[in-house]
Amino acid sequence: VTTDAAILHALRHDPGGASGADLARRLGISRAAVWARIEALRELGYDIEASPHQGYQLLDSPDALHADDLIARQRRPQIIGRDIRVFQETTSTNDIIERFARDGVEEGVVVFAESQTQGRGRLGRKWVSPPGRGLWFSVLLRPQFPPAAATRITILAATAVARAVRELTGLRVEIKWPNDILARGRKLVGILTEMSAEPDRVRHVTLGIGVDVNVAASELPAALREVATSLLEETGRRWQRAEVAAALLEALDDDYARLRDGNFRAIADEWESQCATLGQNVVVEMGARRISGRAESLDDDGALLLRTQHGRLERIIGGDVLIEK
Ligand code: BT5
Repeated sequence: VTTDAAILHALRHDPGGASGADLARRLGISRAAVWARIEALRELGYDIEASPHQGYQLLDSPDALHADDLIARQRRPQIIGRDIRVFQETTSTNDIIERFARDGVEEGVVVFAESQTQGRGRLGRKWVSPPGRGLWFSVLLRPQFPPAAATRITILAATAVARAVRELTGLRVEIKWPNDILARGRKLVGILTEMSAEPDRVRHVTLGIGVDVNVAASELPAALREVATSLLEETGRRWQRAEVAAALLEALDDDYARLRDGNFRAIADEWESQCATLGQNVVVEMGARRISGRAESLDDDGALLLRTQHGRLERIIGGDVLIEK
């Protein structure tokens, strides 16, 4: 934890103010050093007031992502969020995580970018990432299971993100198989899980998540305005992205702990209760193949079980779902 993260943590913890002497003692640095860091934080846009009686008080934080701030907002991450990096611009945060993975970086590291020049969805589709308006981030995971179970990570991510958004904003969100979170039927979050594996072992998973936070409809290409939405559009107000990020990371870390404890079923049950696709007659398109049937449930690997007209159960692990009227 850096000095800046420790200062922000202390200021948030004591909204009534913390004296320079107190901060200096807690951090093991001089009062002059505390003052210098406070000045540096002010330059980053943190509104910190200094008064002789109350000491330093954090009045407002900028809506920019800073690794130190994100770390300071975490409770006690077990894995996801114990290391956080912020880039101003990148091709895709998934690319950076891929590089980290090859360099042997430990699982749990999270990369955010203020802007992505080549944000991507599945199957070569584009992910539009208006700079500074959303949370465009990826997580490196090294789960101990066979490649066939990798869909669990997408399920876990959708469950955690849906719960965090619901609890923070009160919005009613729904999960759409396999990787969308919708509000009023429009896409609010997209999830892209990419994997590197040997035949019987996952090497690593790159979990990429895009959340439209303060994206105004006018900032989206016309073709997306009818199908996409954002927290701003749904709630009518701007959100501090760091606050949303902290809630998402905490939920992801909690659910990754559930998965590691062998409790995927609890996650799958929660997913099923939030899913708009289950119980519906759907058509799943997988490349040239189309399968129709009734979406019944998730199996223990995170695959969707579809009951076809002929009564057979099909296991689906990808594809796009259209809901039949
Ligand atoms: C996804 O793909 O939904 C996965 C999106 C993952 C994005 C994150 S951002 C951080 C990380 N880095 C990346 O490069 N990607 C991940 P898919 O199910 O294929 O949906 C893609 C479709 O969503 C597009 O074809 C558009 O119709 C729509 N779309 C694109 N940008 C959007 C946005 N900002 N909000 C809502 N919908 C969008």
